[in-house]
Amino acid sequence: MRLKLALFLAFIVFNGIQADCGCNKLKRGSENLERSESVQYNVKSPSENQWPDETPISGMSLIPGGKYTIGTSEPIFHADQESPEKIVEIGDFYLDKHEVSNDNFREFVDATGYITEAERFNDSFVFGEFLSESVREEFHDYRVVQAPWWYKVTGVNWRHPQGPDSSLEGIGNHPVVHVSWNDAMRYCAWQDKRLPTEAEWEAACRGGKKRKLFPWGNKLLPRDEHWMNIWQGEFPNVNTKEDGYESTCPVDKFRQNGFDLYNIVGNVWEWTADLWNKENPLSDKENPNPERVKKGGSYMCHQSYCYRYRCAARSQNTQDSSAGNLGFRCARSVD
Ligand SMILES: [Ca+2]
Ligand SMILES: [Ca+2]
Repeated sequence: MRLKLALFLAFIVFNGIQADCGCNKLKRGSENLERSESVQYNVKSPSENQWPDETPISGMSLIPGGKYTIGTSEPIFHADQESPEKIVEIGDFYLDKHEVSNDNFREFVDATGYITEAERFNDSFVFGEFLSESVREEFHDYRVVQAPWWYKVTGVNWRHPQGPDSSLEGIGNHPVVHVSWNDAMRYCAWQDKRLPTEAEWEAACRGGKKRKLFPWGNKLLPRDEHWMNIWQGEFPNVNTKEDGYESTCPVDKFRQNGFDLYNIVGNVWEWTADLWNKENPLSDKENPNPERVKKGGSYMCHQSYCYRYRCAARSQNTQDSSAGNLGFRCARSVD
C-alpha cells in the first residue's frame, strides 16, 4: 500500500494536479498510451429570427447563426477567463438536443469495436461516494490530494462508471461518462458530426437570450422548481438530491431553453472542440496532450465551490482525461 501511495503522490507531483474545485484538472500524465426573469421561453418564429431553411435532423436542434454575446463582464472565476464579455459570429449549425447517452455510445462501440482511453489506461476518476465500500477502501490512497472526493480507480470506464463492480443496468438513457476528448471526437466523426466550438456551445446554451446566467434566465429555481441536475446540500458530504438525482439523470430530463436543449447546464460537463490555450497554442510535438475547454458544470457542482453551471463558465482538462462527471454532445455544420 505504501508503494501505491508513493506512486500516486509521484503522479500528482509530476503532473501537477491542482483540483481546486474538484470539477476540473483531473488529468492523466503523459503516458501517451499510447428568461428575462420570467420563465417563458422566448422562441421566435423562423421568419422573425431568420432561421435557415434546413432539413431537420432527428435529435438535433438547428441553431441559427449570427452574432451572439458570450462570456461575462461579471466573472465569478477570473482564472477561468470567463471575462471579458465578447461578441462572436457563428454560422448556422446543428447541435444534439441531448448529451450522448450510454445506449448511443454502445451502438458506436458495437459497430466499430472502439476502445476508449479509460479502457486503455485501465483507470478513470470517480466520485468516492459512488464506490462500494471494498473498492473505496482498496483505492483510499489513490485520491486527489486537493480534492480527496476524487478516486482514481482501476477498471473504471464507460461500461463500469461507478467502480469496476458497477454496470450500465438501468442507466442506458443516462449520459456516457469516462470518455476523453479523443473518444468524443471519434464518436462524433462516426456520426458524421463534430464537437461544437466553445462559441457555438455557449450561443446554444443561451437560447437566444442575452446576458443571463442560465439557459432560461437568471433564476436558479424558476417557479420554485429545479431545472437542472446539480448538487444540493453541503458538498462533498451531504447531497439532499432535491432535484431528484444524486448522480447523472436521463439525458432527456431537463429541457432548458428555446433551442430545445436538455441538460446543457448540469448533469455532466461537455467537451468542446476548443483548445484551452487558444491564444498561444503549442505544436502537437511540443504538447501532444493539450487541454480542451469543457462547459456546463455537472451533478457535482454546488455554488459554494464550483459555480460553473452558468453558460459563461468554463473549465478544462487534458484531452486524454476522463471522469465520472464529464461527457459530450455533438454538432454538425450546415453546408
Ligand atoms: Ca442532483
Ligand atoms: Ca450537460
